[in-house]
Amino acid sequence: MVVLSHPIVDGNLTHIKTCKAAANAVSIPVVDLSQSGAKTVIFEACKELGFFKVINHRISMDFVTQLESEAMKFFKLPPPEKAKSGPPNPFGYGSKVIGPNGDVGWVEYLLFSTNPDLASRNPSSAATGISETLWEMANEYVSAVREMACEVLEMIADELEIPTREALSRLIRNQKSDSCFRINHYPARPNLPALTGRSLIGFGEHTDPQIISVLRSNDASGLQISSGGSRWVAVPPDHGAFFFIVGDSLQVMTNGRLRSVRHRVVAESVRPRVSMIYFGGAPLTEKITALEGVMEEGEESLYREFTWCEYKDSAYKSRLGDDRLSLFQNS
Ligand code: GA4
Repeated sequence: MVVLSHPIVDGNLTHIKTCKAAANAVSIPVVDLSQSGAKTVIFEACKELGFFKVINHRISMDFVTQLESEAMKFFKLPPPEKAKSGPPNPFGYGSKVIGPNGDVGWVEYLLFSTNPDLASRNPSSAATGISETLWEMANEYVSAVREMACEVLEMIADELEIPTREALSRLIRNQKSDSCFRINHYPARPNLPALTGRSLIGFGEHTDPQIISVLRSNDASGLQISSGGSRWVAVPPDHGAFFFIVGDSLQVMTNGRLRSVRHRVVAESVRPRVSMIYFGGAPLTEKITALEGVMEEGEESLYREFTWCEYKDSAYKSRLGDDRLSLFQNS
């Protein structure tokens, strides 16, 4: 995909890219989880865009706001304190550097594994600025969001008309599910002449490798999704809603029926943006392949068979914006 971006050179912004400020406006599908027609809207949105917004989800917004302020307490600590929880190899605190292969953005973050087998690679709260309260609240939040994601995945299974309703949800409910949780803080955009008419890249364009991601942010703008080609659509923020993002694994498991969506975050706001994303992934040994009952008779698999572990290893060797699935496509 062509990105209209070039690096700007200015002290601590060196190497962070910018892009054209304007983005098209397209309406984002809205799913009311309390309505019986939710399934149909979800399925259509996953086919068309790989993205939708969920309202009436029953998750307490007071709790979410509290978690957000607890996270902000961490981000307000002096840099050397925050650095004690880093570097994110692959989990922990990171500032500007994203992943191991040279990607950077106008962002700082905390990244945790929710897989108990990998928990030892999370920063330990004793030695770091991450409070016990933040840990506990993050765990509670992940459990609630995971349950909502399972509900949505079961609706997707219904619409796919596959024999097992839990074929997708069991993967992220599984004790060994390789899921992770990220809290991103995009500081307010600096006021620099070099940025006039342009946006600073907060988190560069990419697709999520997992099955499904659930994002919630404060009311600061910045999230954009690709609507094909180099067209970007700005997603208006909504602090009371959750945004669902179809990941590469779900695209493969539905043999391309549902599509993973490229998205990015630009720092365009004078207000800091805080987002929390739960990435629901399969257990490491799970085969990522078309689900039983998905394929029509005679339909060929678009992808060769691979495990989540293989895909994840390959993802961590890639650059953020790479088309990671192309390496697994059948010719
Ligand atoms: C994108 C989705 C998730 O944020 C993430 C990211 C991960 C990271 O930040 O370490 C990756 C990126 C993400 C895909 C390619 C690799 C790995 C950065 C990167 C360059 C946590 C994930 O699982 O994959």
